[in-house]
Amino acid sequence: MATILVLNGPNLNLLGTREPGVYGAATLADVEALCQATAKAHGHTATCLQSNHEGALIDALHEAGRAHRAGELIGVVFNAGGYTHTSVALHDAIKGIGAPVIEVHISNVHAREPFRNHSFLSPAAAGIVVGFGADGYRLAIEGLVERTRVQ
Ligand code: CA2
Repeated sequence: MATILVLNGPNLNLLGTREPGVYGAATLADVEALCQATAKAHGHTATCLQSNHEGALIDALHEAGRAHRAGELIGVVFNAGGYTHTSVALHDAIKGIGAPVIEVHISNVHAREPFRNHSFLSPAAAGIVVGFGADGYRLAIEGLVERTRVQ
């Protein structure tokens, strides 16, 4: 058994409260329950964390890197919210930790405003899941597990 870190960035604590047409009706608690059930179905556990602060997200990625090196963690499922489109620091953190990071977006960021079309994280990510709603988190965990199995 190993851990999967499910990391959510700024404003994702507001899921299910507004903009259901864009982000769906699921709350962050619903998303985290889905991740825990998916990880458990594969014999793993999901550790879920949300922060509105860039530095806290970087600290969590660094800790994930340590756990990955110790063989305790298979990877990270990461929705960086708005920092996706702004953060060189998160790009550098993902590159630096050595653990696979799957970038997730609930909405199809490529079909939205031009400022959401670019991700600083994608070049550093091991995989990307975009536009499948909250179910994207399940798909990302499945992908991470499969990727670990075939390696
Ligand atoms: O589609 C995604 O998952 C996003 O990462 C969500 C971010 C957005 O900035 C990205 O461009 C795409 C927004 C986080 C959630 O924001 C909410 C705001 C109000 C109500 C509900 C959610």
